[in-house]
Amino acid sequence: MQASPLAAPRRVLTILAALAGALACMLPLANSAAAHGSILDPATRNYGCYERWGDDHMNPDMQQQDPMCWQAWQDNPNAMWNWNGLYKNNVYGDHQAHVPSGTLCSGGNTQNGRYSSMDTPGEWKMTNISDNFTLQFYDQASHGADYFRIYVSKDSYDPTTQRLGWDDLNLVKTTGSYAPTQNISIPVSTSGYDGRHVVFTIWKASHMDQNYYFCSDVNFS
Ligand SMILES: [Cu+2]
Repeated sequence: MQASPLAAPRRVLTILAALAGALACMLPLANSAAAHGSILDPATRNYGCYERWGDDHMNPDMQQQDPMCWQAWQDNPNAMWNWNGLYKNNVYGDHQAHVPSGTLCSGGNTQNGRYSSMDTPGEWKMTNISDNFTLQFYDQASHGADYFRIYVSKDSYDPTTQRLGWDDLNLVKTTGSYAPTQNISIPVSTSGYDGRHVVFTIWKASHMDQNYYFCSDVNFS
């Protein structure tokens, strides 16, 4: 049997299409590997979703087992693949002006709203912590820090029904600067908190006016 003259080019096209598909799948991972940072423990909302479902994100069980992650994957899977890209540039130190109340967990709907699902109130999975806990921060790009500001939400705030606002927060720690490195551990002391709260963290990176906003759901126990 004689191959038609078109068979070879067609086979090449098929292979190219398959390669393009494979590259498209790898792209989100490549992006996150090249990028910035987040708090791994207590896990931020999107890092927690990535950690629990990143290698299983098509599993329909997610809707029942982890509904807040499910709504986030529906809204924009890139919020999880880019778990370390939740930042806003050029806020000139005025976080409250650039990240309005109700949008704290999405960095003021930064990146054209890529992370807006992080602001949705609900039963986000919590990390159990005690009064004294250690924030484990990871920065792949080693930007360093001018400071971290760490807040805990007030008792009057209910994360399952309300979007987080600046008035809902108690400032519990402000750090000094950190030299560029990938892993930073920050000890935090609190007292009087019980049950579900949000730990909200601002990381002011040192390499430019780049500001990261992290919501971590915690259970003081
Ligand atoms: Cu960066």
